[in-house]
Amino acid sequence: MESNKTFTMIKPDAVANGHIGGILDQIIKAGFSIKAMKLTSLSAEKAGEFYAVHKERPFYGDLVKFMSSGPIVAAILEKDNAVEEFRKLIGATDPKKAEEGTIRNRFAESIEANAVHGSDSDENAAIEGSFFFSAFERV
Ligand code: YYY
Ligand code: MG
Repeated sequence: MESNKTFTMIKPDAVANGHIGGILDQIIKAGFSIKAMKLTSLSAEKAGEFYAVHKERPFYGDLVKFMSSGPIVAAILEKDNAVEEFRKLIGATDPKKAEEGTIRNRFAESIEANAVHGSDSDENAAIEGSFFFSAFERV
């Protein structure tokens, strides 16, 4: 399993609020390189599939609605120890608890509209990257 890749989405809130540039700037300045990227959107069905592990959680229905509410940016990122380094860069799920200067601290609106996704393991990074990108869409 590769340990130098992670997968991210810039979520609908951050795209709508004009933060694509600011977030990508912070990601690149933190030493990640972009291996694949696209502006796209998720149907409710696709959002439900992406977040299927949370199906039994009380926030699942609202999360699916939110994630299919507007455009997102999906990307595969590369850096040594990418999953852990990226989770540090984005901060806690709840932006109120995210450390000063993290992406969620700077750009998120709420625990649901929290600006970015970051994979939680090497295995999920590979699964999530393949959910959005074919081999021809990666460098
Ligand atoms: O990995 P991360 O995004 O930090 O959090 P998860 O626990 O995997 O939850 C996925 C997603 O669900 C989170 O980014 C926002 C949303 N969510 C929510 O709306 N309310 C919660 N109490 C927990 C999570
Ligand atoms: Mg998660």
